[in-house]
Amino acid sequence: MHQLKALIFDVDGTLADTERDGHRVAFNRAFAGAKLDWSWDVETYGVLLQVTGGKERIRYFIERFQPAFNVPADPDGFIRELHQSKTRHYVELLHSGAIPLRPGVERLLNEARSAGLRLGIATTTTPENVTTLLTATLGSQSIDWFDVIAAGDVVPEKKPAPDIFLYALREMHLSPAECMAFEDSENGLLSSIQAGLKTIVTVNGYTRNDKFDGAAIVLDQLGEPGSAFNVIAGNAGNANLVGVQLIKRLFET
Ligand code: XBP
Ligand code: MG
Repeated sequence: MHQLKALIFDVDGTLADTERDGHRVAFNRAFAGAKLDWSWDVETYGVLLQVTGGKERIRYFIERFQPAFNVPADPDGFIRELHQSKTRHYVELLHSGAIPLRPGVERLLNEARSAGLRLGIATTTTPENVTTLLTATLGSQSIDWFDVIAAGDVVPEKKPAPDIFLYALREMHLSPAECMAFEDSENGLLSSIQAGLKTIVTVNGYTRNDKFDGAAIVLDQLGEPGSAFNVIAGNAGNANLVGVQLIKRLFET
C-alpha cells in the first residue's frame, strides 16, 4: 500500500468557478476589442467548454459556428493575438477580485500543508492565469505552496489527454499511486484517470451533468464547517467536508 504524499489540483471549475463569469467574459471583451461581433452567452459557452484550451476553443468556434468568417492570412497568429487579449482581460478580472475560491479550497490547502502533504497544479489554462488567481485570492506567497504549476502549452496535448498530470507527476518525482487529484469536469477526470490518479470530483453549474465514471467520489463542493457537501456519487462515510482524513480514507479504498 502506497502512502499519500501529494494532492494535485485542477484550477478552472475546481479551485474557483472561473468559467462563466471569468473566462467567458474575458473572451467576449477580447472579441469586442477586436471589433468582432461574436458574443458567447452562458449557454453557448457551455457547449464550447467541451473543447479545452482557450486558443483551441476559439478555433473550434470559428470552424463550427462562423463558417463564413473571413479567416486572416495567418490564422494561428490571429488566434494567438486574440487569446493574448483575452488573457489580459481575464487577469484584470481576477485582480478586481471578481472570482473567489470555491468553498473549502483555502481550508483544504491549509490543512493539507499542515499535514505534510505536498501540493501541485495540473491545468489547461495559461500559467499567468493560475498565478494571478492564487495571488488575488490567497496572496502571492501561496504560489510557493505548490511544488509544480503545470499549465497550458507545456505539454503537446491538453485534457482529456493525461499529459498535463503526467508532467506534474514527473516534476514532483511522484508516482500516481502516491497522489490524489481534484477535478470538476469529465475532460479533467478522463485526464487524471488516464494518468493513473485517484480523483475527487467537485461539480459546478457547467459540469453537473458530465459523466464521472471512475471517480473516487463526486461531490457538489469540498464543504466548510457548518456547510456540508452533498454526495452525488460514492461513499463519504460520516464526513461532511473534504479534509485530509476523508482523502486518506478514499485513497486507501
Ligand atoms: C480549463 C480550460 C481553459 C479555460 C481557458 O480546463 O479549458 O481553456 O477555459 O483558459 P481545465 P485559457 O479546468 O480542465 O484545465 O484561455 O488560458 O486556455
Ligand atoms: Mg476544470
